[in-house]
Amino acid sequence: MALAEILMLGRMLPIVETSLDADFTVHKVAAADVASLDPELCARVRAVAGGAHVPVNAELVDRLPALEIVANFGVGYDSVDARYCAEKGVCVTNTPDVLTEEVADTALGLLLMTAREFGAAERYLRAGRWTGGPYPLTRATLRGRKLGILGLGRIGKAIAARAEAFGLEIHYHGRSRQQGVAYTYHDSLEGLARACDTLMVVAPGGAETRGIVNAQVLKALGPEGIVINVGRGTVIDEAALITALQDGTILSAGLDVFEDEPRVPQALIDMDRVTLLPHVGSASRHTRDGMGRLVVDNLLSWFREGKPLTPVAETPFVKRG
Ligand code: NAP
Ligand code: 8YV
Repeated sequence: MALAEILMLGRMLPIVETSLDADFTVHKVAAADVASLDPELCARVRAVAGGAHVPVNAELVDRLPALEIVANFGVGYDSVDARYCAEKGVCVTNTPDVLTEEVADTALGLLLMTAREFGAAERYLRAGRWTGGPYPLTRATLRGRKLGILGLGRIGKAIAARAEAFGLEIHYHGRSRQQGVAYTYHDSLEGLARACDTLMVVAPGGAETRGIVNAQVLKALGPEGIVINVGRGTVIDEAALITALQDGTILSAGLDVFEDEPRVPQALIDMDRVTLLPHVGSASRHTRDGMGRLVVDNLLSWFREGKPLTPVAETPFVKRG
């Protein structure tokens, strides 16, 4: 007998779909069909499983009166209104830790690609231009760089550990200074940017962080400045970033996330020195499968044991029943 009826928003990995089908009655709903869900089905749904592509907002939560848990595929859950879920006694889970090292690897790869222009150098070779002369020396190097991390959380710390091995001086900004951390803390983002020439953005999305990397912060970073973003596109004011790149306020950027994914501004695409990745921070089979298993395990734990494995900060208290 099925443990519960679940709404699956958008397609999920085969490992998730197969595992959930074994224990639950799963209703797979495409983003376009969420608005026209059958009210009788809505009344029976006790769980939602989904990724970042279909928002779980207050309106959807209100349409699911029996909803107990939202299992988000991803550690970032800015597409889920977790505060509203908390008010309604609905538990929200995410997928921390299982992706930390993969995303930190991506961040360092993106930093190296951007500073040393490896993407442009590879395009140079593939275009047959090497026979006409060597690729120009890069203006930037990692040598002597000061790395400012916005969001020294699980992934931020894994990035810092790698950056230490590369010999970078490390600073950070978050809402508070962290105990037992030897890196230099700055109580303002602008202060962090002023002290550094490389800004690593790995803070969550959402209203609190929207556009906080703005024109002033970019100016403070300076003309040798490099911005890397593996957090959320919304954390950076993308229009201000484009202007800062165009007028030389900063040197370059490496971006895995964007304000309006999967749409990327043409102005960024046109800049050869900027490195652009299609949100692949965690995108290996190994890591995505680990995330998928955690989505399933949270739902199984909820319906079998009455408690979640990895609830988000807004709903740590929610237990089944
Ligand atoms: P985490 O452990 O919760 O760390 C988040 C950090 O951000 C914390 O250190 C927190 O420090 C800081 N922070 C939160 N709100 C802030 C604010 N308003 N201003 C400044 N700093 C703030 O999360 P994580 O596991 O490291 O993941 C971080 C983020 O990475 C996710 O939320 C997601 O958006 C992104 N991500 C992207 C990919 C990708 O594929 N590119 C993959 C995974 C995750 P304080 O509490 O001290 O402020
Ligand atoms: C996921 C991410 O790929 O975990 C996150 O917050 O951004 C990525 O790991 C994404 O959420 C799934 O679409």
